[in-house]
Amino acid sequence: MISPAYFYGKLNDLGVGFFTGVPDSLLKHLCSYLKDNVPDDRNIIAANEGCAVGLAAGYHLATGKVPMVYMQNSGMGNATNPLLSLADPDVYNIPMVLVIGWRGEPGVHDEPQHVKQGKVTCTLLETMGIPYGILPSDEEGCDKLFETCCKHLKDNGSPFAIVVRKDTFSEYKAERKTEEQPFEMSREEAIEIITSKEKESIFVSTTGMASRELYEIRDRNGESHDSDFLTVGSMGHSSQIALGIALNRPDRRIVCIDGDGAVIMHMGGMSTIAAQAPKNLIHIMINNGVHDSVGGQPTVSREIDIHGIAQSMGYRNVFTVKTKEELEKALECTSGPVFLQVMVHRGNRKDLGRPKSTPAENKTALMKNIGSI
Ligand SMILES: Cc1ncc(C[n+]2csc(CCOP(=O)(O)OP(=O)(O)O)c2C)c(N)n1
Repeated sequence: MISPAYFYGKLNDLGVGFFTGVPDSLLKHLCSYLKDNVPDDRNIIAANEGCAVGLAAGYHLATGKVPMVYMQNSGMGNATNPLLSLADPDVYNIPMVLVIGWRGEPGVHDEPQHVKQGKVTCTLLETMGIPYGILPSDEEGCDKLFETCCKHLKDNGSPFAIVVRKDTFSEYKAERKTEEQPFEMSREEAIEIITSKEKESIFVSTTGMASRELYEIRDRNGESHDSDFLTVGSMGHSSQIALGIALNRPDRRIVCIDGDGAVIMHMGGMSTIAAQAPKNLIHIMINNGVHDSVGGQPTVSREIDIHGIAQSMGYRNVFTVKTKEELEKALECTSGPVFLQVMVHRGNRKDLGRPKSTPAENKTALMKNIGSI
């Protein structure tokens, strides 16, 4: 295995002095190492992977130095446009080291949302003309890859990608913990209250643990899964899926359970909800202040005023709640679009399972239930 400290040392040798990206569970230990060892203004968690490429490009323009951009391979889609139309040698030719966590590597068991992306990760890089190497798990192999990367950056000055397999980085125990905030509810408790109050509603839940928790809550309560759409991939898009359903099924109330990282990733979607103004949509953002599902790296949700943003975008009713009682009360509002921010503490049950049905089964069950097939 490669220790995050060793890898960081190699990046230092390359002259990399700025880090930005969106966290990934495969890169969790590297992300924790960066958080402990790089000042906050040199390691910036970006809204999405495309934003990270932009930020990295700005760093290079301002300093002439090479930045590093980290992401899960599911973020390659977000990054593709600025990689091809900004950093590419056919455009501005901007050097950067991309560090990409390889979920769904062929032959390694992973969740369904990672399978296709895993299969095409290397071919996507080849198609985009981005040279890459798979990070070996021994230091000698790592040194060789960095030699190749260094030569490429010197000779070409364009992006180079390092693809990271599962279990390549050894454990790093974070010293700087994300600040806890003593909110009464956990995400799972909040979702449980929402399901108990919204018996007749259609649910669309966001990527990560929120969907897994919703699935388990249904099992625990003997309820079926056929009014839930679990957005297992497509981080940041659940509110738009919910909007699409809400606009076309005005007879049903649609509940979107979103995360703060996901809302921030594609915040522009809120403007479409506000402009379309479906009365039957309630957009709930469970705010734990972190990317809990991939290791608890902070989002900026506690530093910005998302309540104010939703209001000024034009959501008809906006609430921020901190207690179970306040949450139950806010759910009584039927005049949408509603934006409901639920403040919770971070963390999840350690024995949290995963959906037992496939995404295709989930989709068919929902569509049958609402009568669209
Ligand atoms: C485009 C994309 N980038 C990154 C990821 C990896 N990822 C999965 S869940 C998650 C964190 C989601 O954070 P948030 O929405 O705040 O929900 P929480 O996990 O805190 O409940 C991330 C970064 C992804 N699935 N897709």
